[in-house]
Amino acid sequence: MTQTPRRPTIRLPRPGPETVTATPYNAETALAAIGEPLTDPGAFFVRNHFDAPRMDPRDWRLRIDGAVLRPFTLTYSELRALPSHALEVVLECAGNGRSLMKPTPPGVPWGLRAAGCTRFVGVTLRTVLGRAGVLSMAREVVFAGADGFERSLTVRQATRPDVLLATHMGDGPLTRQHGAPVRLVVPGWYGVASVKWLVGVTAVTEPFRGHFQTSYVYRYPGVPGDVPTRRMRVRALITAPRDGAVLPRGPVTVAGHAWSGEAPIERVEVSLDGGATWSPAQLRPAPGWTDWSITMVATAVGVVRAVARATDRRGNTQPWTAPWNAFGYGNNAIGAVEFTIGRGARR
Ligand SMILES: Nc1nc2c(c(=O)[nH]1)N[C@H]1C(S)=C(S)[C@@H](COP(=O)(O)O)O[C@H]1N2
Ligand SMILES: [Mo]
Repeated sequence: MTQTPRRPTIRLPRPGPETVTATPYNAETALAAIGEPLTDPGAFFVRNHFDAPRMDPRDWRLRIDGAVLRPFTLTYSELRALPSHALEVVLECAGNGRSLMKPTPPGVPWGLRAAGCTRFVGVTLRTVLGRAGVLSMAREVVFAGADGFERSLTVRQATRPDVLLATHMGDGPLTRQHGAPVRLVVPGWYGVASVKWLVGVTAVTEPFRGHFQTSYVYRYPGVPGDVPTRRMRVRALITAPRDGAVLPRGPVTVAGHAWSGEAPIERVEVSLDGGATWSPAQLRPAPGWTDWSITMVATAVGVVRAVARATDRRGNTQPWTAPWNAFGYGNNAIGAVEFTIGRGARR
């Protein structure tokens, strides 16, 4: 596994994340933080299905059991003593963009900021599973959060070299809302796979049928095969200009982030004329999301609609309209911002 170069997280004076629902607490990444290359953990979106547990690292225990040779329990200091790795990772909720689907499906009414990019530090899950000795009859590994939330991965997915038991996020220890003291981090997958407040890791011999991954929740219902939401769909997020901004005539910089759970970002294109002509943005590839920007000239005075479309190296690209589904998952439709070029506007 590659260690990623250290980039600083910009701490912002103001924002906590912006509350979408109070109980359980769900919040989008703060507008003031979304344009930064790495998202301040204090402003990072939060997705909770239940109340966030409070767990003291001194009392925390991780149980590794089930179809393993040597079941055992790990304390926080024992986990911290194992070799650790740092990875920049994008987390995005599968429901990101739900409120933009028409008709709007039920669920947390996310706009487009149920996403963030941060540096996680932790021990690879595979190190810990290796100690336990997963038996060949095991098919999946089930992860239990202290809040009752449970998800599984196949043994193959769980032993990927980049799946972490993370203890740190940004420049400090994980915070309560992000799963302290220890959470799972599954890079490239929608956030639902990254179980917070992790307390149990159980190897099982049958496919796991837990609530958060069977029948309909976190699946694309009606899609042949009733596929679960797994890898993040390709998306470009526009962070500048702000929606509703008033700008002077002349050059306008359109910028944002792009990511895909399927492959690295190949290109981001921006159009100011509804998709008739596209211009390629400059990319700054990074292990987490790719920052992009392009300076364009808006000639006419009035409302301008900028749209941005990302394409990954597998050729996945964003549609004008993402396939509607009953719970509003995976809405990676081409994003837009509207700003006004005004005669009186000052630079
Ligand atoms: N234990 C537990 N883990 C969880 C959840 C939860 O409700 N409980 N929500 C999941 C979902 S749907 C998402 S999108 C991510 C969000 O991670 P964050 O709150 O750190 O941004 O956590 C995942 N892990
Ligand atoms: Mo989510």
